[in-house]
Amino acid sequence: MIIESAEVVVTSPGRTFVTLRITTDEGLIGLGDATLNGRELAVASYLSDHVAPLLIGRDAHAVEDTWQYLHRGAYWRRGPVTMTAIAAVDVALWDLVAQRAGLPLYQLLGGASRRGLLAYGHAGGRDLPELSEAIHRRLAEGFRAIRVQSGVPGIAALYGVTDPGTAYEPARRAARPVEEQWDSRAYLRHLPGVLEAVRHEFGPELPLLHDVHHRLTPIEAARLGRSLEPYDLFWLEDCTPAENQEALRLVRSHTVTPLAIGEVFNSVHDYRTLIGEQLVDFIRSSPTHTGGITALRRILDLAGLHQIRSGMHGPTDVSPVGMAAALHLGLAVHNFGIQEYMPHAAVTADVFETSFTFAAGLLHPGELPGLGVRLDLAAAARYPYQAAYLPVNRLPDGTVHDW
Ligand code: EZ4
Ligand code: CO
Repeated sequence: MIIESAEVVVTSPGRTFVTLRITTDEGLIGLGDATLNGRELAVASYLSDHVAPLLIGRDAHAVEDTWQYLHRGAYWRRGPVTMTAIAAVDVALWDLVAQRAGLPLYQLLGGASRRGLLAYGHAGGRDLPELSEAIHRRLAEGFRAIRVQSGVPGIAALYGVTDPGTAYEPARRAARPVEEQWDSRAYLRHLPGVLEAVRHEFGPELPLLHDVHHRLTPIEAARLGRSLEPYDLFWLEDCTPAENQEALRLVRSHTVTPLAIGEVFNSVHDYRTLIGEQLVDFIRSSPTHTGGITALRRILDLAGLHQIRSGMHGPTDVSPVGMAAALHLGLAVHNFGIQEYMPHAAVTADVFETSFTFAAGLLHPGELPGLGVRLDLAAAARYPYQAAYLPVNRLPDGTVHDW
């Protein structure tokens, strides 16, 4: 099965997606997600200028060798652009190998370890009534686990809180990033009361998650984790900017609230201390931003030695192709934890035809050979690239802060 062509498709049906489309001599088409939110064209160029020409003539079955060839062979390793590009190749090759075998991809990864993947949905509200309404809406859609984000008095524009009824989408189509605000003291004062009210209204069973989005210092995060213990969170996500893995020792030593980290990580090396010292409970990486299925499976195997489970990133900026890859891997690995699921805008289905399902709170990748996703090139061309940026975040005095 020889690779004949590799092309990069940039399309914006509702939001921008970058897809690698590999064609073999037998006419099979494999897809890989290369979407890096707000920096999409950097990955598109990495692939079309530097990687696609190297793929022509290679054996599509050589998934491991191709991964090493692109990772070690480039000399310049790691980083989100590189690892997203390698991920797209890796996932497209797995798609091809599974199609050639006539099997859904999860069967090549060890087969199904469960009936389906518990998914969590997002609920955000500017105040408690709005938040409660948003949670009720997600429950009515079938979600059995909910990420809770809340407005904070005194902060006008805040991560995770959108106008009621509008879909959650942090990237904005504008020439420059919009600016949001942050105040750690106001947040730390307000949030425990929100979780208390939600737990009280929705009862003890419902798994509740919360994303701090990298904003706190270790001692602030330790305090927050401890103050949320009575509300039994499923996880507290990205409580610090965790490039400093050792910082999590301090958080961990003060709280038993489970910790999730890593949606911005791109390599197993970002996790070595966190996993080795058991400083977190869930791995947030998706195949798309971590070098693909080949690389994430290794991270999860290492995590499994320490009873750390998956919690793969599944925002709208992981494309339908990237979501399918996450679902096949999540169905197969033993240490699956939970899957984030934010359905794409309806218009995305004009371009990407998917076969994964969501029923009774569980996702399933479906039974089509390969990933089970098709890309309609003619439809993709009808949605030309539109620039969008993630927000930038500032403290009350104007200092740029982690977003
Ligand atoms: O900010 O996907 O847990 N989910 C998140 C997301 C990320 C976006 C960044 O592209 O934190 O909303
Ligand atoms: Co997050």
